[in-house]
Amino acid sequence: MREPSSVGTESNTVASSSPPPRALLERLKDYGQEDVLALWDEISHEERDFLVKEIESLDLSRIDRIIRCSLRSQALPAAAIEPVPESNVSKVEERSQEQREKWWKMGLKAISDGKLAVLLLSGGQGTRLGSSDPKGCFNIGLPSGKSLFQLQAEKILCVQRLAAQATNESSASSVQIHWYIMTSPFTDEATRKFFESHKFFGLEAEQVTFFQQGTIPCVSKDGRIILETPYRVAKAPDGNGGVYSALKSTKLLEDMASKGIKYIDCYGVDNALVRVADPSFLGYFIDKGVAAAAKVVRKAYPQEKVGVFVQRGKGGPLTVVEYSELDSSLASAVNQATGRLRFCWSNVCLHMFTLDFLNQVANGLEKDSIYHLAEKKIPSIHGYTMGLKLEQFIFDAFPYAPTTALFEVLREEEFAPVKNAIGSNYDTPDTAKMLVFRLHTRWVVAAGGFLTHSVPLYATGVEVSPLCSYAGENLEPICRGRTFHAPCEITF
Ligand code: UD2
Repeated sequence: MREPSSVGTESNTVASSSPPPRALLERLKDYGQEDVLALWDEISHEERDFLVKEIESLDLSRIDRIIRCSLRSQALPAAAIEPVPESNVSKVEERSQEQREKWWKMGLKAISDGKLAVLLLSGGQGTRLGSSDPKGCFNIGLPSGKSLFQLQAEKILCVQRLAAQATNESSASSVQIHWYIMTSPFTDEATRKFFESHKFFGLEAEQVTFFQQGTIPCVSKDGRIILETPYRVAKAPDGNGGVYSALKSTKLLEDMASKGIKYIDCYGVDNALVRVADPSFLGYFIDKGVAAAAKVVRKAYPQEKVGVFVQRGKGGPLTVVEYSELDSSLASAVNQATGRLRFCWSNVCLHMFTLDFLNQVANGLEKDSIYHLAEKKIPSIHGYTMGLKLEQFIFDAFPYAPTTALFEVLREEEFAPVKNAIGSNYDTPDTAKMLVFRLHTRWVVAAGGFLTHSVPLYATGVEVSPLCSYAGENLEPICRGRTFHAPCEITF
């Protein structure tokens, strides 16, 4: 819908005192949302037309159901939750070298057979990062200056090459991993332009598909829709769990089926060490034969801002309790036998699903309209209003999976969150950059290289291009006997 022209033009003169359309007012009253027309007499004809179209575009009965169910569910005591049985978790220390190699090869084979797609969750508004650009555009300050999107694109290119080599394909171009990127109205245009201006970072444009998730109105604590301006409803993306209805409405699940895709590697954009299209994770997933899996890391401390995997009651399904909803006493509870946190397996937004499971969820979840409520400052006609954003979480689907499995990975190898603006105490571009330097320094030394600096603290260091090495492999020919001076990027 086109925004009304800017204030001050003749079309913005205050309209006559004609009342709002009766039918519209009645519908709003049915849901207690008549306040949306509170400023009707103060807005122009053009703004009134915009507001009427805006209200007509809302599925008021669905929104009302979501608001009522979500507000009510917040009041319920957290269902009895139990720690994940250790048998559900594949732990790093239990993995033999033979098993690692087996899963790595199985994953590369499935990738070269075109069975894997990558699904990037990139619709979030990077408010905590203090950037108005989509998070994936963010440059965390590595010597290469690469954005998160570029680092992730180059990991896909690297895996394509490894898969082609492992299966003696004629050329690397014979293996193509399709990359589905979920944006939101807040990130879509800037994301598409960023990829086009960077020529898709060396990927083929046709192997990247952008699609938008839905939005949902922001509401006051008593469930009333908030106006952002006198003629526009305040809205926010419907959470990364909006991916299921977005895949359904854009018919991309059919698109995946038509491409022969069976497995979908789904991850959050704001992780500088994310192993996109990880052959090891894929091989494990196929070997276990489950419908849904997640990578997990051991929780660092009780208040860490990560969800934790739990079992819903003894023998119940696995799901995640988000950090914003986990009772602090449960977060701090210690398992006396192991001395570790009772709820220690952290969600790091690294998931794997079968296409069949995505179809099952996309055609079923809507019935359960439980959304999570996040109390936020909402831009409104009163400046800012403390209101509620309604979000679905991607991991809300796990309880629907007939079988799930958790795959432990080391946080220092695969988890470098980029959440908060520089200067915050944790999960900033600087902390992520330091984690990248520490890991890549270990890779270079293990490959026989030398460094003329100690491991940095936010300063600078040596970066290994994803085009060169995916997980530290194949670096000997480049590094052995060579000395590297920070800051530098090691590439072909
Ligand atoms: C997410 C996880 C949390 C933990 C943490 C680790 C969820 C719901 N929570 O917390 O358990 O793993 O990351 O860093 O996954 N996004 C969208 N659309 C939206 C909202 C978010 O695509 O409407 C994307 C966002 O771009 C990012 C990912 O989802 O890639 C997670 O972002 P978040 O801000 O929703 O979740 P966060 O960081 O609080």
